[in-house]
Amino acid sequence: TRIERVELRRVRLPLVHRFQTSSHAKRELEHILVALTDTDGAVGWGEIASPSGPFYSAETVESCWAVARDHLAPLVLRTDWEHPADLAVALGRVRGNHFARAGFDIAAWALWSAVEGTPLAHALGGTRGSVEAGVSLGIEPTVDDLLAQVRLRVDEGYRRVKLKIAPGWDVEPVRAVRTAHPDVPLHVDANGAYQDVPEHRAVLAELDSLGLLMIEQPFAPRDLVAHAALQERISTPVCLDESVEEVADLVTALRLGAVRVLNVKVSRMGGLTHAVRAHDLAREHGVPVWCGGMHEFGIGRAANVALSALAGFTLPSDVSGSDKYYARDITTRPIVSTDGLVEVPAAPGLGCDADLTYIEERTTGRLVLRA
Ligand code: OSB
Ligand code: MG
Repeated sequence: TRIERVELRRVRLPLVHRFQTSSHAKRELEHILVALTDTDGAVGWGEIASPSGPFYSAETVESCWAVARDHLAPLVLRTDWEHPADLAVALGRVRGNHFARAGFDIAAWALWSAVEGTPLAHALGGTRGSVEAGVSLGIEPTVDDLLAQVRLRVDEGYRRVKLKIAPGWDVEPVRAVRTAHPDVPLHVDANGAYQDVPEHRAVLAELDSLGLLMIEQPFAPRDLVAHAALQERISTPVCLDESVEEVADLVTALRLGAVRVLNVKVSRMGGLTHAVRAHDLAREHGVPVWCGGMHEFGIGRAANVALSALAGFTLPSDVSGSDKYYARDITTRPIVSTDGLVEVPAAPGLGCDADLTYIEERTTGRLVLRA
């Protein structure tokens, strides 16, 4: 395959509900869509779902835009490839910048699977016809606001509820949700907001008694040793997110005993190619995985659904319906969750089309590069 045209678009969508994590709050998101056109005129879409600020990882929308424009697009325009994994090798010449790389890798998989006439999920090795959806709930102003959100999502049928926590918003809200919903599969995500100090160890020990599915990323990304030490003290599985950007990070975490569950994020791993490899390695080690989200628009969300069709994704993924985040999505077929299940498309490629009219309406910046 030879790509002769790369289009980058910054697209802004308002969130239907404000989302707050341990590090920041957001009401609106700007992602970058990547459209690759091959020499036969076939088009594949990808999404760069980086947050605007460098609080989840070091990347920002600005850094992604610059790296995509100055490095990734030129690389793609001069590389011949037969399979998306070959293009991923070429993209790997750029260090880090995983969100930016993921946008191009997703677009290559979308294009390739569409041309092959295969649903993306099958192309990746997925076998499920539908995937289990969970929701991720941000930090709310009050415990009552949080309980209302949980009630709404449980009633909608979501199979698992994840709560964002931070020092000062942990044991009390989590215990309140656990008391109101004794049987709901529940987990917490700290986005690295805790430290391996006595005060925080006490909080984590209390959370350990609340029957959680897992505690996600309690400590800073590089502190794998602290995660391993925590896992020795508690019985709730420790899940890693930010710590695993490379398959090699997973190798280290497995060796240390720092990861009993893995959140596989397409963006964080630098694309579907590496996400599949992380899944494969985790599966070999008996570590269950689920697909995390970055509030993706419809393109990135479709990639997440396709990935979640792989056999190792045995826990519900953050593949909520588009409607949880956006009043209108940028694809012609939004992702829908019914009774906590999202159908895996059987159509070739991503299984949905970009809604060009709405994308145009929401575009804040556009750039076309040609071979
Ligand atoms: O840690 O999973 C996270 C959103 C922004 C930054 C980090 C995270 C999240 C989410 C989003 O939890 C979940 C989703 O997309 O449904
Ligand atoms: Mg997380």
